[in-house]
Amino acid sequence: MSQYERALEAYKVIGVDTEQAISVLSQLPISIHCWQADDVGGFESPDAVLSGGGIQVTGNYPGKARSIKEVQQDLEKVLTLVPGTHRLNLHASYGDFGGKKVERDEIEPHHFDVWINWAKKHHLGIDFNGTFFSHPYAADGYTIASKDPVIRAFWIRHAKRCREIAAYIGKEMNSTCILNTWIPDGAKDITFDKMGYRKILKESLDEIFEIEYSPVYMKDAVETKLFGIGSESFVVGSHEFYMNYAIRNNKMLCIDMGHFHIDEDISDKLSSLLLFDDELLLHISRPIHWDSDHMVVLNDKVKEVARELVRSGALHTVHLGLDFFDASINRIGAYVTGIRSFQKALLLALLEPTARLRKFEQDGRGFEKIALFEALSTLPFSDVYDEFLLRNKREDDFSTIKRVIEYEEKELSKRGNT
Ligand SMILES: [Mn+2]
Repeated sequence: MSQYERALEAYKVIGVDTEQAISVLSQLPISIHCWQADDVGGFESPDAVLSGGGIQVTGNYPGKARSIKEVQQDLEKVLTLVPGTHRLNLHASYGDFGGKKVERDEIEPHHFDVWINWAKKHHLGIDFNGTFFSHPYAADGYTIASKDPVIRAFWIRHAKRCREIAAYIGKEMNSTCILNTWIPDGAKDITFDKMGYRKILKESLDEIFEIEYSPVYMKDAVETKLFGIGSESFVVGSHEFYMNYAIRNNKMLCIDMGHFHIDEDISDKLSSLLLFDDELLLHISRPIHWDSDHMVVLNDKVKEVARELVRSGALHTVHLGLDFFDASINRIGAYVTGIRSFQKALLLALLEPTARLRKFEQDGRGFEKIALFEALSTLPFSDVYDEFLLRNKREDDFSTIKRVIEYEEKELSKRGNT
């Protein structure tokens, strides 16, 4: 009997089907963000202003991707090192603008053909994001919630272009493109007209969403946030704002694990939201203090989110995307470990005897419930994980570390520190 066969039997005793768990996980797409490869730089023209607020990436580890081709090459490497079939999560600033300056309110669907062709070749779906930061018009901290009518109109045009592009991508890819809208709008210090800014945001969103696109091609999501660097005191698009906006306007809410108070239990929000929203977008990340964007590891928060996804039966109504960007470590390694860690969390969740635990709970058998849950921690999870890797023709974690370093030595080291 192999180690896996022994694990299969051990889980079967408590009513868990490891074959089913492996099969579900193998088919669960994760939307892999393009922006870990180049520190959210994007590929607008060389003279584009890549400052201007809204986002901050720290670290200068060598090997950052310098072109679309390099991002694609890096992602191809990542795809060889992670199990499963996934999606690409693209930002508007990553279009192929042919070295020309194309303003954000003038971007067009064809600027993304290079990604569409690449994604088709690699059997990836594509999701999309407007880029409302790193731009002179984002420098004062407000975009579509700006009181300056010129700035506000500019970003509304950008948002509308992004919706058109997302619909085009969805049609081309024959797979619904989720367009996530996150804006950095907010203030560093005490704000005296919160209502005013939020009213502008509401009106801007209404205008942006005027055109109806087929949900077969694209769906809109709006991402909430609690605070950020430069918006410590006030974020216009808060959780409450978007939760209400989304439900009233039939939009998808995007919950980013890094966009809440550090002690908040993100997993606890899912069942409440899912009773009222058909779908959700979830950004998997690892917040530390004031920064929301560290590489995902298998910590309690990620485990809890994965468990709740499984327990709520929400694995297929919640769209899973990654959102982290760490420039202080090997970027390919960050992708690979981040994805694998989240998959481990999902596998742990899929190996939970949920029906049995629920029955104990319902019957008032509190001790048995917690004791069974505790007993899970010594079951041979690693054998099931290894089998999951094997079935997906992927190496174990230790070998993967070697592959990442080989790629660093062979490819990334040639790129220098830029
Ligand atoms: Mn996010």
